[in-house]
Amino acid sequence: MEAEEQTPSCKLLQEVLNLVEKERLVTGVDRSKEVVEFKHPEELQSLLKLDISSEGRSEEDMIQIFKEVVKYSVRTGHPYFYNQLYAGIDEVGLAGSWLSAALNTNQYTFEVAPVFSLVEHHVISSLASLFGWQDGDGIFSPGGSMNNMYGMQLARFRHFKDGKMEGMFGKSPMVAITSDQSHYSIKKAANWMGLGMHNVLIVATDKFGRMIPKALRQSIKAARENGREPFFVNATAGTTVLGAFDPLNEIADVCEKEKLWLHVDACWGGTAILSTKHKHNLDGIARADSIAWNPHKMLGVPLQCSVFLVKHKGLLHSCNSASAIYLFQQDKFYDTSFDTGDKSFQCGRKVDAFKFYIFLTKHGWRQLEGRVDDAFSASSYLHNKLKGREGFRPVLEEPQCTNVCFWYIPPSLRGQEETLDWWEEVSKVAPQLKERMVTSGKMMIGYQPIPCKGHSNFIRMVNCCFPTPTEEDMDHVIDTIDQLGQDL
Ligand code: ABU
Repeated sequence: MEAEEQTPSCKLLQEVLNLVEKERLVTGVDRSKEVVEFKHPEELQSLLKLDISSEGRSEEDMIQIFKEVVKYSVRTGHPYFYNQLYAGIDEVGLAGSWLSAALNTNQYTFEVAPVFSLVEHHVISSLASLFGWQDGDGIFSPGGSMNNMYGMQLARFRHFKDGKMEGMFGKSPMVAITSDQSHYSIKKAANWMGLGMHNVLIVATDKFGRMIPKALRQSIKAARENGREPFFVNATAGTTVLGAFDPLNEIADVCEKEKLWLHVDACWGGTAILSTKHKHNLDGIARADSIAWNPHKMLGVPLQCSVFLVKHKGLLHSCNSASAIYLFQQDKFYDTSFDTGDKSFQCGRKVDAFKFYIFLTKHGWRQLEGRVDDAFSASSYLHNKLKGREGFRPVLEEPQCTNVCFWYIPPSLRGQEETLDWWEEVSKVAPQLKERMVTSGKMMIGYQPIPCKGHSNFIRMVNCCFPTPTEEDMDHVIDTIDQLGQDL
């Protein structure tokens, strides 16, 4: 009788799973644990012993390394991690991510990614209709910056088709337009595309951080009078700091009249589309030519999960294709329209749509809507609590997205005349609070100034869908800041 073949074990993978479960990295992070055990770079370097030996290491050593990685990493799934525009994930998204990672393939052709090609196609069609389009196309890419550049690239291609083959020589300067609160990737895209950062025109925003349509019209007019050619307008749905939603319908009116491409950077605020209560913030998004959305941000799909959508079918391919005949042979034995790789700027491309598909399939739209509403409610609760608490001053009258921005005024600075020197002192508070939060491991929250609005350093708190932020968590944020800042 033949001996039954034994399934080889995946010991290290099992150990990783054990660690994820034991340390509750994904679900149910213990609030009493530290968010981070912070070490300065040199100290951490000596603790980690990052040498690579010629003999390799034993499984036991590897398990020890895994434990150290967890020990000194930031627990982004901790309920008190509010530092970035992403936070925790759940088991479902991670399962999808691990399965596609284990199948280790590339998203470029149907022949090596048959299931994942169909899944990406299906998810993109579903998202196009979610944002109100009859039809559309799109691609998953390694992040919102890349997707904002996809928008700019397609806009340029539509405006000036010859540029693809002939370049930009002898052409009058083409300008992209965006707001003073938009993401810095718009400038980076202008650099990468050879436009030059000076050819990004910056439009003023109102006190909430929303682009002013009148200023947009003036900017277009002035550019044309100066011999420059506007071709692309970036509107933001959920700015990184203030969480502002630009008035998309009014901006779309301008773009239609002026025949300009409208791209909406909805990387952060696009998640509001899932909520009946909050999607009004995105009114007009269906009029965009292209949209960037990061489900890895507020929604909690594992990093990276970032989608670019374009209303005009076929444009991604005609703009980006270079027709590599060793990879995208047109005489293949199957329908090569399912080979999506030539639409992309990348060659090798990670499978990112699958984990999102698994996440959507398991949770369903309705459950996700509840999670989005919970994140918005927590922010609203926090904002209202701050307003009534001594020493806390909100930057905005009302939050628009889940960003809650505020100054903490320590007791030593309260009740004084608010001169420029006083604000200078206030601007030192947030960085000191941040240091105390991180070195104590109690909490992580971001801070920044907005120089163009005259705002000195303030705290930017953001809520995401995983783990669900509670009212107790929001009270904890206020109390912790107040404790840490008493003697500043
Ligand atoms: N792409 C913006 C992410 C950085 C932030 O957390 O603000």
